[in-house]
Amino acid sequence: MALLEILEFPDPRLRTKAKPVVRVDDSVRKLVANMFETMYDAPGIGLAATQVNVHQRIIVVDVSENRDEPHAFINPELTLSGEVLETEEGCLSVPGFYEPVTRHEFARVSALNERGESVELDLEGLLAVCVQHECDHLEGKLFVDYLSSLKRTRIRRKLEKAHRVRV
Ligand code: GNR
Ligand code: NI
Repeated sequence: MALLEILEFPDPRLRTKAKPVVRVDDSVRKLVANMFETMYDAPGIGLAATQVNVHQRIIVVDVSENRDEPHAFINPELTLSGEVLETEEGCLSVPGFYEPVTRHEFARVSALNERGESVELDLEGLLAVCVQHECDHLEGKLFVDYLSSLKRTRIRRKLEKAHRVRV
C-alpha cells in the first residue's frame, strides 16, 4: 500500500474530466486500496481519483465516526432529490478553507463496487453531501466554484503563496 500525493487548488490537473473505468481489475483494486489509505491518513471523509492525478471515475468515502464504513464507487451516477441545504464543506485539495455549499439532501448512487458488481445505494446526510462533492471532482469541479469569485480568488492567492514558501 502507499500514500498518494494530493493535488491542490489551483493545480490545473484538478480540472480534468475523468474517464469511465472499462474493467475493474487488480490495478483498479490497488488504486482503490491506496486511495483509502490516503483518505484515512489525511484525514478526510472522501477522495476522488482526480485528486491523486488519476483521471478515472473512482471515488472512495467513509463518513462514519469509527472510520470503519468504507465505500468505493466506480463509474458513479447520481440521482439527486429532496430539498437543497447548506453544509460547511472542506476539501483536501483546498486545505484550510471551509465554506457553506448548497447540495441536495438525498442522492441515489448507481455504481460498480471493487468486485465489478453493480450496486445502488440511497444516501442522506453527510454521506449524500460527500458523494456529491466527490462526483464533482470527477467532472473537474471544486467546491470553491460555488463561491463568489472574490472568495475564490482570495483562496487561490493564499494557497499560491503557501505553495511558494513550501518549495
Ligand atoms: O474530508 C472532507 N470533508 C468534507 C466535508 C464536507 C463536505 C465534503 C467533504 S469531502 C473532504 C475530502 C475531499 O476533499 N474529498 O474530495
Ligand atoms: Ni474534495
